Amino acid sequence: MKLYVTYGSPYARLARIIVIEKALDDRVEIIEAKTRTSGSPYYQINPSGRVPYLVDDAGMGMEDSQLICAYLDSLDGKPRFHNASRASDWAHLRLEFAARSMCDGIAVWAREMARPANERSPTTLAHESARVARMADFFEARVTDPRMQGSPCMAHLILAVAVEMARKRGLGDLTSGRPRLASWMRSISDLPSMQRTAPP
Ligand SMILES: N[C@@H](CCC(=O)N[C@@H](CS)C(=O)NCC(=O)O)C(=O)O
Repeated sequence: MKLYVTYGSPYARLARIIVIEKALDDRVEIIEAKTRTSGSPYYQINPSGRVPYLVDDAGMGMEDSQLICAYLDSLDGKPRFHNASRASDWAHLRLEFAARSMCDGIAVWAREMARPANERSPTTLAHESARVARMADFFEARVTDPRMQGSPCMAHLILAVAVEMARKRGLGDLTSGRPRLASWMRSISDLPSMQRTAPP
C-alpha cells in the first residue's frame, strides 16, 4: 500500500501513527506528496490534492484520516482504535468528534498563518484561537473521563496531535494553566508512535 502524506499535516500524522501502532510499516510505503502547488503531479493520484491518501493493495484510493485510520486498523480483524463497543458509545464518539473539531480549528489557524502576512485575516485568526482556547478548556474538564484514559483510541490520538500541532505552529502551549490536560499529554506524548511521527 502507499500512504501519501505531508510531514506537517496532523491528519496525515494520525494515519502514520496507525501504521506504526498496527505494525504495518512493512506493508505501507509512506510517500511525501506535493500539496498546494499548481500542477502538482500528486493531483493525478488524488484529485482533491489533500493528504492523507491511501492506495491499497488492490490499487483502490481513499482519502480522509477518519476513513484511512479505520481501514488500516481493521486489516488484522482486531481494530484497537475503532473497536465495536466504542463505535456505539455516543459519549465516546462525542469526545472523538470534539477533538476533531478542535484539530480542524488549529489547522485553519495554521493555514492562515502560512499565508503571506498581508493576506492573513485577523478576524479568522482571532476566531480560531478563541475556539481553540474554549476547546482546550473543554478537554481540561474531560481528560479525566474514563473514556479518555486507558489504551489509546482515536479520540486520544486526535486530541494529542491537535495539542502538539498548536504548540509546534506557534498557537501556544494549550496545557499551560490546564494541569489535567498537561498530565494527560505527558503520558500520551511518550508513545513511540507519537514520538516517531513528531512534526519537523
Ligand atoms: N478531513 C481531512 C482533512 C485533510 C486536510 O485538510 N489535509 C490538508 C493538510 S493538513 C491538506 O492536504 N491540504 C492541502 C490542500 O488543501 O490542498 C482528513 O481528516 O484527512
